[in-house]
Amino acid sequence: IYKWHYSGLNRWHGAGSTADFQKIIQERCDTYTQTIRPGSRSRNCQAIRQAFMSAFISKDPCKATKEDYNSLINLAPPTVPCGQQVFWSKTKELAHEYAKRRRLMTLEDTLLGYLADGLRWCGEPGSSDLNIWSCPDWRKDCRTNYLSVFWEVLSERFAESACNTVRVVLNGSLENAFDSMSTFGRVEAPNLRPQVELEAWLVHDTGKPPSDSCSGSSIRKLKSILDGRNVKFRCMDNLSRDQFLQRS
Ligand code: C8R
Repeated sequence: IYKWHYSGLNRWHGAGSTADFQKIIQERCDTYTQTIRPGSRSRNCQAIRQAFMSAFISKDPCKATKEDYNSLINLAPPTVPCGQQVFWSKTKELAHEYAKRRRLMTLEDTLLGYLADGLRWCGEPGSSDLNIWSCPDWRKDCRTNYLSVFWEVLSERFAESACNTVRVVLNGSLENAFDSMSTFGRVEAPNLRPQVELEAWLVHDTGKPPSDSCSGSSIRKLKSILDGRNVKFRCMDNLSRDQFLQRS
């Protein structure tokens, strides 16, 4: 039992791959290209599904590299029209609602972000299947797992492509609305190009006082990261969720 546990498909500490991963990817891709953004240049969903699978199938699930995802990302780069980007950290649902109302775009509004949202995947050396029993956990097993590296490289490309004014929705109900260890803090903010302007919105739960503000230490940290890159910064705080959605 010991040996099976540590050498078998169940050895990782994270949940396994999403059942029917390939089927979901194919269906979401068809929906996105035909219904959600039919105007976007025609994309070959079968090729995209295959490139996604080849990125990780039969590979050591703890040895993911950014390069593994190159062919996939080249088929569908996560770029959006100038000035329409919305970043977020610990505000996923709110940021999506905001983007929808203003016709702005989060990473999940790009094809690859849409395909992967909420899914899990990992493979196993010597097998052409996904491991549906377990996948590496970021903390307990390895950081270089395929799920983490995917969001990292996709977020990096998304941030690099930003231009004009872009926004980030931060959670003002947390003591540190800006977390330098989050994907936004580690990957996106440090990859914005010079001359881009970032507008930060600190939004707290309606009916509670905010826990962080634009003058707090976490936002000063964000400002210093951006100063180093010549990225312009504006910050708006003390907005409840309702106020933010109505008047921002
Ligand atoms: N981004 C990162 N992670 C994403 C994601 C996304 O668009 N979409 C999903 N589903 N995930 P968090 P953060 C998953 O701590 O770390 C981009 C990943 O499994 O609230 O600052 C996006 O452009 C990931 O581990 O936020 C956004 O601007 C968690 O959700 C930031 O990065 C991230 O949860 C958000 O990343």
